[in-house]
Amino acid sequence: MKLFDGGRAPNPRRVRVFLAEKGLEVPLVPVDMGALEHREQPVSSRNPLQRLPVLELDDGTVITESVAICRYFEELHPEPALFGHGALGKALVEMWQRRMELNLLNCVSAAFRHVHPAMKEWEIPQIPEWGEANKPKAVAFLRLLDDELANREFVAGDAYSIADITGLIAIDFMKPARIKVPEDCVNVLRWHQAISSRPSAAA
Ligand SMILES: N[C@@H](CCC(=O)N[C@@H](CS)C(=O)NCC(=O)O)C(=O)O
Repeated sequence: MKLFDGGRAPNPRRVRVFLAEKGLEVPLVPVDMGALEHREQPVSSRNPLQRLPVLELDDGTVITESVAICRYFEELHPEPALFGHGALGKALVEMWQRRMELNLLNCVSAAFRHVHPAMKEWEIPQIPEWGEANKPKAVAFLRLLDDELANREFVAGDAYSIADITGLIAIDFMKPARIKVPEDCVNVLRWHQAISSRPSAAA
């Protein structure tokens, strides 16, 4: 098994943090995304979308999409459960994971990719107005999240889950995307500080 990894890019990091939380080590194949190596044969032959991360199993089967890769490891190593326990717990994690991805990570990603000059070759067409339009969407979602986190420790309940991992990755990606967490979002700031201090956050 090998994991084609993209270094500082958010989605590859999402899987590395997940693996660290599980205490799993998977051999990494570093891909230099700055040099556009993800468009070269080793990645594009495995993932025609030319996106990372990509997991290749020993029999050659390829799994792409960060959450699908994480799901695979969750099924193989159920504890600690990062996709929730029981019907309700799993549904709530799924709900929040999707909310964090669709309403936060995707907005932050659009803000970075459509505005940053270095992304011109990546995001075609690059539409800076669309990037700018996504910044207030991300902030509006953070305000909603702040209200939710007033009543619980983690995004999907009392236990850390993949929804927190997606949130960590999204908030850390806000710095290069030039979006700030509003100072009055004290619950978001408290939660982000707590999950950042977990050893897995260094992955
Ligand atoms: N939905 C995919 C997104 C993967 C993705 O967009 N990865 C980025 C790095 S964070 C990438 O490979 N970008 C290359 C490009 O846009 O050319 C996932 O969850 O894994």
